[in-house]
Amino acid sequence: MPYMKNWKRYTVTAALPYANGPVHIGHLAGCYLPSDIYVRYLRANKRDVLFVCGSDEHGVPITIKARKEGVSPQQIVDKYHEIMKQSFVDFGISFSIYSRTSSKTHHETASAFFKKMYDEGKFIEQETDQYYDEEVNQFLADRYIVGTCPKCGNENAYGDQCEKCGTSLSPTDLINPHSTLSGAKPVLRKTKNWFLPLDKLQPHIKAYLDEHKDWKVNVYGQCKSWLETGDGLQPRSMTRDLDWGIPVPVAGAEGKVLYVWFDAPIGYISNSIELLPNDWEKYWKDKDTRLIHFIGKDNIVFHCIIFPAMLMEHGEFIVADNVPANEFLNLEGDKISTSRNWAVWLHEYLEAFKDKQDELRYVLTSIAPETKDSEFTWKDYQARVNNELVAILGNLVNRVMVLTDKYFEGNVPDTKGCDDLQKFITEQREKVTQSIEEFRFREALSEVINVARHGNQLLSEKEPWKLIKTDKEQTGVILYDCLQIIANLGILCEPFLPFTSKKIFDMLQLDATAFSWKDIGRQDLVPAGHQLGKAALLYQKVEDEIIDAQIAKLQQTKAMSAPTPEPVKAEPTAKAEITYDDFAKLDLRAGTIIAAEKVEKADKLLKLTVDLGSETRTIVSGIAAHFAPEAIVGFQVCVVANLASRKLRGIESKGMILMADTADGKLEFVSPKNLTANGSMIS
Ligand code: B3M
Ligand code: ZN
Repeated sequence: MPYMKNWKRYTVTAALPYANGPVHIGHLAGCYLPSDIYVRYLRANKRDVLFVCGSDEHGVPITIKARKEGVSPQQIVDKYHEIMKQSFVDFGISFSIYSRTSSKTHHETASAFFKKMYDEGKFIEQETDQYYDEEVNQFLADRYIVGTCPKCGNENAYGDQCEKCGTSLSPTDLINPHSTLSGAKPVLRKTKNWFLPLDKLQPHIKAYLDEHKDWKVNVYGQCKSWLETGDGLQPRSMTRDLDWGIPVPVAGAEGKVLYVWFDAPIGYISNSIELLPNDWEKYWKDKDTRLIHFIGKDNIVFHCIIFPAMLMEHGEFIVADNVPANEFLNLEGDKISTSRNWAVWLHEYLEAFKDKQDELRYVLTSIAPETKDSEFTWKDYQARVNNELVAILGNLVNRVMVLTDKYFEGNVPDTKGCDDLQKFITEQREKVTQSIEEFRFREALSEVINVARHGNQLLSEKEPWKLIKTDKEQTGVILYDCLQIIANLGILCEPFLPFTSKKIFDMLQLDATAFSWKDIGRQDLVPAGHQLGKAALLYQKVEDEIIDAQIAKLQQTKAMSAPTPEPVKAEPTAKAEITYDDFAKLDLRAGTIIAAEKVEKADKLLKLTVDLGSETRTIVSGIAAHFAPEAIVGFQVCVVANLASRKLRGIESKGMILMADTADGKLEFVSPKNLTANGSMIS
C-alpha cells in the first residue's frame, strides 16, 4: 500500500470550484470534507502537509453566469470568490491557502507553463473547423453549443460532455447543434489552436495508471475506459477562441486564451507559490512528496489523464499518487442543481442552523458518495443528528462531565482506571487510521462513534449513579475511564468534527495542541486530580419544525418550476369601476429579470434588475418570502413601467412587477406565455 511508504511530505489538493455560485452540500460531501478530514488527520500525525485550493475563475461556466446576471465575468468571480471562501472558513475547511486563478501569480505561472511546453515543441499546432455563431460573431466554446447526445439521445447535451450519460463529447459529435447565445444553427469556420497530443502520450499514461491499480475502482475504471474505448486518447486543444481567460502567450494567438482545464489545475501550483514563494518547490518537485487530488467524479479525466500528461510533458513536476474521487450527492430524490436552485447552500444552512457546522459535517461524512451516488434528505439529517450525535456522543460527554462534577467536584478521580480500555481504544485507532488511509471516511467516522458507544455501555453497565451510594472508589474508576474515553474522542473526532473536538478539549481544560494521533489509546490523557471545566451541551436535538421548514422551502422551489396553475377558489373583493382612459394610463411592458438579490435587513424585499429592452431597471419587490433570488433570474414578467419611482430601504425602485395570487396562497409571476422581446407593450 502506497500510504505505508515513508512519504516526506504531502501536497493535498481539493478541486478548484468555479466561482459562479455559492457552495452547496454536494460540493462539501464530494470533495471538501474528505480532503479536510484527510489533511487534519495527517496534521494530527505531525506530517508536513500543504492543503491547496482556490476559486476557478476562468472558462465558460463563468461567462455563462455573467451573461445570465447581466454583469461582467470579473464581477461574477469577485462576488462568488468571497462567498465561497467564507463558506469554507465557516465550515472549518482548513486550507493552507484559498486563492484564485485571476491572481497575478497564477496568470504568470500558467503562462510560463504553457510557454515552456510550447518552446519545447510539446504542442501540435492545428487548424480545425470550429463552430461559429454568425449572429453574435463569435466562435462558440463547447459549453455554448447544445444538441442531442449521440450516445443516449439527451437533447440538452453540451459540446464537451453529456451530463446525462457522462460521455465526453466534442461539439461536432452533437446531433442538431445550436448556439446557446442566439439559438442559431452554428456554422463551421477554420481556426488555429494548440493541441496536446494525448494519442502519442497514451503509452506514458498507461504506464502511469498501471502503477496505480490501488486507486478507487470507480476512478481506475473510468481511466481505463478512456484508454480502451474506440481509438484511445485523442489530441486535445489546450487553447480556446474566447475572450475570458489567460491570453495564449505566443505570437499569432491574439483573441485566444488557455483552455480552462489547462490553466485551472496549474492553479494548485500557483497557489502554492503564492503561499510559499521561497519554499514551494519541495511540495511539487520532490519525489518523496505524495501528491493527492480530491475531486468529484466529473473531474476524473482531467486529474488522472490530462493534468498528469501536462506535468510529465512539462518535465519538472511530480504527478498524483492518488485521486480519490467521489460520486455525486443527490438531494431529496433529485440531482443537485444550481440553476434550478435545487440545493442546500452552505451560507443559508448556517442562517437556519447557527453554529451547527459539525452536525452537517457529520451527516455529510456519514452518507458521503464514496463508492456510488448517495442521497441527502432532511429527515435523515434529523435522525442522524438526534440518534447519533445527540444520543451517543453528546450524551456521553454530558453525562460524564455532570457526574464527575457532582461526585468529585469536577476533579479527575485519583486512580489509574482499568486496563482493557487501552487495548480497545488502540484497536479503534488502528481501524480509523486504516479507513482514513484508504479514503473510507464513512467507515472511519462510524468507528469513532463506536468509541463513544463503548463509553455509554460502560455507564449503563456500571451505573455509577447507583454505585456511588456504596463504593465511591469504584465509581471514580469508572468516571476516570469515561473521561479518558472522552479525551481520546477529542483527538479521534478532530478530523471529522473539529468544532466538537475543540469544545471537548475546552471542557476538559486541556490543550489540544499537546496531543497527536499516536496519543490515542493513552489512559492518562486527563491526569488524576486535574480540574475540569464546566459541562456544556455539545449538540441540541433537532426539532420537527426546523426540518419541516427546510422541506417546505425545497417544496416551494419545486412548485416554482412546476407549470400547473390551480384555479382560484375564493372570489377576490372587487374594486371600484374605472374608465378605459384610466386603464390606458398604465404603461405595461414585458421585461426579463436578469439579477435578483435580497435586500439587507428586509425580510420581504428583493432587489430585481429587469431588462426592459431599451433600458435596465432596478425594481424592489416584496416577494422575498415567496422566491429565492437565484430561482427567478431569467423569468420574463409583466412590468408597470410608468409607476412613479420610490425609495425602499434606500434603493430607488422604478416600476412594479405584476403578480397573481394562486389558490394555495402563493404568488406567481404574470408572464407572457411565449417569450416576447423585452420592452414589448402589454395591453
Ligand atoms: N472548476 C470543475 C468543477 O468545479 C472545475 C475544477 C477545477 S480543478 C483544477 O467541478
Ligand atoms: Zn448522453
